[in-house]
Amino acid sequence: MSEKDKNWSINRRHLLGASAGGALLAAAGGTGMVMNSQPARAAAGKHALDPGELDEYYGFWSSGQTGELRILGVPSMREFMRIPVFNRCSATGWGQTNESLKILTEGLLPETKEYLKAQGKVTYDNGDLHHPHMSFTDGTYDGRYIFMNDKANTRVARVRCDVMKCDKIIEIPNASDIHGLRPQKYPRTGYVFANGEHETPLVNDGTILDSPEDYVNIFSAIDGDEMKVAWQVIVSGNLDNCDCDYQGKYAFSTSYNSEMGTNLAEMTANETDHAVIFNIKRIEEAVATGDFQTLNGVPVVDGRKGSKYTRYVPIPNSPHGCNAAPDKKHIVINGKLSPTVSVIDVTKIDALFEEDADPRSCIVAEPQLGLGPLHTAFDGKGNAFTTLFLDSQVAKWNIDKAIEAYNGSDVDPIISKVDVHYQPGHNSTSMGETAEADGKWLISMNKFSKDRFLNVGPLKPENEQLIDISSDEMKVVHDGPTFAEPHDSIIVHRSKVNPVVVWDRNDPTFADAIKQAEADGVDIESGADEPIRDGNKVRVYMTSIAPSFSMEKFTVKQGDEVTIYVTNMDDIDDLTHGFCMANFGVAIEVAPQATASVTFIAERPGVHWFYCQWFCHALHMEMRGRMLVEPRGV
Ligand code: CUK
Ligand code: CUA
Repeated sequence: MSEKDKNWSINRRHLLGASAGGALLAAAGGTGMVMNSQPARAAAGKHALDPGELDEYYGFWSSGQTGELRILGVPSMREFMRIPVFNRCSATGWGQTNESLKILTEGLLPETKEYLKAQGKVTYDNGDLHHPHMSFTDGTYDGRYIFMNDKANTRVARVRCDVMKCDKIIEIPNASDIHGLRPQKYPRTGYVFANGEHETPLVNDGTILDSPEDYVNIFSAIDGDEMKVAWQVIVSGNLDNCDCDYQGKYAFSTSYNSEMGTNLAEMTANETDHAVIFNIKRIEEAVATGDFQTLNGVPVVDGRKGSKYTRYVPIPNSPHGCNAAPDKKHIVINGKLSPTVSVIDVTKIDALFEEDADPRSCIVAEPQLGLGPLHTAFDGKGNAFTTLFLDSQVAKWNIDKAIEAYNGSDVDPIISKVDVHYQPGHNSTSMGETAEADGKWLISMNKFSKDRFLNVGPLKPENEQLIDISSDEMKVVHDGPTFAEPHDSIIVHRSKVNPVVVWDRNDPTFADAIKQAEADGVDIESGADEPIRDGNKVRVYMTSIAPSFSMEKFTVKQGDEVTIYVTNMDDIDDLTHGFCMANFGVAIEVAPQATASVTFIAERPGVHWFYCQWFCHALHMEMRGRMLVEPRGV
């Protein structure tokens, strides 16, 4: 071992001792054997964790058209888990278990159920999940829920952070194609604000077709506790991204199609589009005093131009991202086709809602940052980080200096820029969308990876780069390939999230199964010896304790509707079982202390093996049993 290597390993040991408490990983100077051969990394914050070391942050990632939520570790960028939401998941049976089908179907509109029925389906099996955001209390994450949008099928979903599973999905009536989504920051969530992106007739039943002048867009406020739409607002122009202030007074949305065009040339015709500001208190008063129409059971307030419920702030040009700064004062609107971002001062908005106010009077800075500004993140030290899609860069700039420059000083607000690879969309900083932004890490979510990884054919992964922002010179320290198509992520300090390790037997997720077992006179935690027959419906109750199911075989008749309930009575951390009925297309996950169920028609006579498909024990292969299906007419 060279003298230098010895020093590395000594530092390494010190570092391990220091980081045992948890919070010092990023602050500690980057050292360690892992980085020894990569001197460029050594100067940066420590991001490469050794086996067994834990990350300081949870990263919650969207997955775009894959439709799931992902959990990564930051700064290691290792993927830990995938949470199926709007997709169909082969591993867990999401979209097949009765428990998940209840969540996937109960929030659909009646006309959607009709449509799906005509397709021979009960729910959608795709989604386009862009924006995952955690619930807030008093301006910071509270670890209860993560909310997310489905642009493909106009839905909003919620994931419980105690079990990291989706528990509610609702379809948003009257709106089309939910895009921007943000939870209320103060006093708590509260509302989840959601933008309908694509303009349609307000009652979209075919009465109005090719007359775009009659189309509108809809802003929704969803009650995040009840997962019900509280109210909606009709706006002028379309809606792209949104955010809200730290005072609980206003929400903000960008509009890239203020023209209400239906093709590219029309949508980009104007040099100036706008941001809409929603006056939450005034809208609540409108709902309380009856100044609304009810559509699909939802109070819909008219907030088009000229209304007292909204203000339209002219913004250059086709603005996209909308980001509230942790200083609780500034909202950054990202110009996209304009090289600028427009900074709104929330303390100037009350005045905006007086008669005849200049709508631009709330703009306090408009720095020119580079080409294609899409989204901005913050470090909690007065600085902002804006992705430049066309320049393939992230620009770091100072908000106060941008305000000085706007007021005529010749100070340059741009502190530094860093090349990213390539074409960044969203970015996110550690705790950066809360009042507790800590300025350690930035993720640049790049749409293209081109030459950064081994070629895997024409379809390539995207590239998420980890950037150390602890000093003015930003350093790219890690490339992270990901499959389609993370738009957005949040980086949550691990102290905010505290999931359970096994399910609580009283969890509402499987309350229906327990109720059915009680009605059948079965103790679900011991299972039944024989199937319970109820006409041509057959219910099979079994438990799983590694390495066996409580039933070694059961017999049904061809054509029976069979429901299998599996209760995992193992209560050890990480002892998940599965239930796969071979050649029936049935496979579900059953985590420790959970019950899961699945229903299918036993249309295939013969001997069919079911097996545990989640490796659980040395005798996992032996964890199987037979379903005997008697042929019809016997
Ligand atoms: S959008 Cu994708 S890069 Cu849907 Cu948040 Cu900006
Ligand atoms: Cu139980 Cu594998």
